[in-house]
Amino acid sequence: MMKRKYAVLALILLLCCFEAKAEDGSRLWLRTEKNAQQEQPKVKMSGKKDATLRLACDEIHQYWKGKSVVLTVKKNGKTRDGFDIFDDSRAVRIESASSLGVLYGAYTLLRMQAMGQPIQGTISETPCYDIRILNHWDNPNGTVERGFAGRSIFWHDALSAPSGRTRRAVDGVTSASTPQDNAPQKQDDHLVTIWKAYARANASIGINATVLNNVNAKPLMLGDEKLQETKRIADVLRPYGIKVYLSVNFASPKAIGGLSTADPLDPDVRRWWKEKANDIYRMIPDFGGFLVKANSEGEPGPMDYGRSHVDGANMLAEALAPHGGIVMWRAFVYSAKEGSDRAAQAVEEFMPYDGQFAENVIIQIKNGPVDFQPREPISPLLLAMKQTQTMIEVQITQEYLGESVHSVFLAPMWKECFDVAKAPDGFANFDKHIGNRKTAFAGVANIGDSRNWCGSDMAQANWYAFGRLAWNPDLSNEQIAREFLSQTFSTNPVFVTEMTHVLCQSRESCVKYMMPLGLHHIFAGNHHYGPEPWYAPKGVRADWLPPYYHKADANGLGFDRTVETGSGATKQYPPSLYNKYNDLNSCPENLLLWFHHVAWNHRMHSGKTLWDMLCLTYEEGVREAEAFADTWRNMKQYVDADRWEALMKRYDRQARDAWWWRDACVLYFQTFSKLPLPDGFRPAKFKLDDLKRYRLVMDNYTAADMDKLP
Ligand code: BDP
Repeated sequence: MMKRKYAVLALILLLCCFEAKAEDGSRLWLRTEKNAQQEQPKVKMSGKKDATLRLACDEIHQYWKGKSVVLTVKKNGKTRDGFDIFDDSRAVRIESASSLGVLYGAYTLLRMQAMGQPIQGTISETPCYDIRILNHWDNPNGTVERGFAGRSIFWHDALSAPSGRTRRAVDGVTSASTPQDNAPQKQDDHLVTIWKAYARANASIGINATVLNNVNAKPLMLGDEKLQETKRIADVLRPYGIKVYLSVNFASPKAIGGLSTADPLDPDVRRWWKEKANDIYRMIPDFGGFLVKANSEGEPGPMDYGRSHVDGANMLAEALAPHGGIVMWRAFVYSAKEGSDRAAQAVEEFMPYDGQFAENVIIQIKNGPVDFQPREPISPLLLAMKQTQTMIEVQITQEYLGESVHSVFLAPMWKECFDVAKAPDGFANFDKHIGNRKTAFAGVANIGDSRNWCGSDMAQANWYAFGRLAWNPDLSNEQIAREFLSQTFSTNPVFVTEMTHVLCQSRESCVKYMMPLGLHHIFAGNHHYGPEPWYAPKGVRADWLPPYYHKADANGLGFDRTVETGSGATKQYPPSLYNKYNDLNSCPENLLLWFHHVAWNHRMHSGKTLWDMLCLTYEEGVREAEAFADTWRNMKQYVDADRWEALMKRYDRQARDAWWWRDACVLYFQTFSKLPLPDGFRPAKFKLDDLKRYRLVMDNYTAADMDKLP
């Protein structure tokens, strides 16, 4: 008897090992095994059986391991793609006014199953934002700007080849699955499989829109060839409720339309955009609209013709309006030459136009006033615009938070922004409808063609968190982390508890070892991975260099943005925040050096001087990064070998590079403060001169490099 028991146990173990080996991260958080044919549950559909409802039915058939399910689309169901789920003892019922709502309900049911949660009472949900949209910074040649997970899943050099093996992939006009010969079919099938898996992952967390190309947009994106490809992608994504958008280059009428100008008030230019919009909607009737980066970082825009953001945005809006399309006009605009405080420029540039944008324009604003730094205060523009629909753009890809090497869970950062937006006298309308306008939330994707989509298995958590927060920004960090970890790795309570703690702490630790106390933009010159607070070559504009931001000198550290002695950017905030930020004593210490130039011997709330506190915060960040690595080392028993090992390498590297950050910043700032290192600060591992000379990592350090590390 005993023997048999052991044999069974051994077999289970063996199967587990086999299963563990097979894990490569490609299934993301959707790892439930398929039902065998004979075990599929009964599913009844009622309502119009469109492709989306059939998909919901399919998902339940294949993955639900419980009693019968009834999927109902009904007039008086939840609107805005919300749903109700309840168990009436005969069946589990999912109801909504739309088939997409039912699909979201189906994924919710499957998530509950994966997490071992029972259905209690009625689960009733409606998404917060109307448009929950990924921004891919993918270029038509297949590269991904600030991408750390391989190449684009949408665009490939090969696809643009005028002839040959992959040509059909471009020509797939009517149907993505009507191949003409074998080799191209393979290519086609492969792409369609990837796009389907991508769409499914997105739908499972409520994402319903995607911008397929980089905001630094190439004009050729609006050429016939790329539009045909866009159509193919849209056709695959449609049943999953995902609308496609494109980033457009403002100079397109000139670059590909044969016109002599792109002036938004020129009648030919206006006609060109209208015709272009008509063409697009003929091919893709539910096309979402345009995302525009204009007059920013060298991109063309209306100002090239002496016109304004309103002229530019409203012209595109007019072209899209008859089709229900939307313009997402980015506010990431700062002076083309060195100008006023960069953190103040978006407000200066956009506030004069508040209320003048067309109904179908949304102003897309980064969460902070500068550029996706590990910690920024909220962008004052988000609180200032009163008559314009705004939306927040966050960065899921970790351009400034350790790329896909450091495991940094970003939900706490995004929630911090939502929370501050609730300032009683601030007027944040990114989550309120102005008239009939739509609300939206955008995230710059961290997705590429690497096997696990995101370069690092843990970086998947940020894709997941983006979708969940766009659906419900009130979810807690812990809840999202727990959901992600238990579906993606293991439901073991020890694992989930320990790693939830790691995830939820990780962003704060990253801030501590990179840029504590409000420091920002002290990254290396030609990549944004490592530190280079000293980087200041001649001839480069000052506001692209770290010393512009940290302003270290013999007296102290930090950017004075106060009204009295500094740039006055604090004045852009509503009074409650202005009063808090402008005063050295009430300014939150985690933003102190963002708003103030602070003396080295300034007493912090802890009683320590700024200098000691700075050093010790860096130290704390490193210790926390080391603790994360130790925790992950202990998680080996809960996670399959491959993913455990890949992440172990990353956690070790993160801890090592946290030391690099600590040493580089503290030793460099010490050349100004001339103060001794405080007790509790472990001796430096690196010498400042070596750090300056070798820069420790290869430039453009990527996930691919990571995998080559010993
Ligand atoms: C910066 C990136 C740059 C982007 C730019 C943007 O470094 O690659 O093009 O933002 O958002 O963070 O337009």
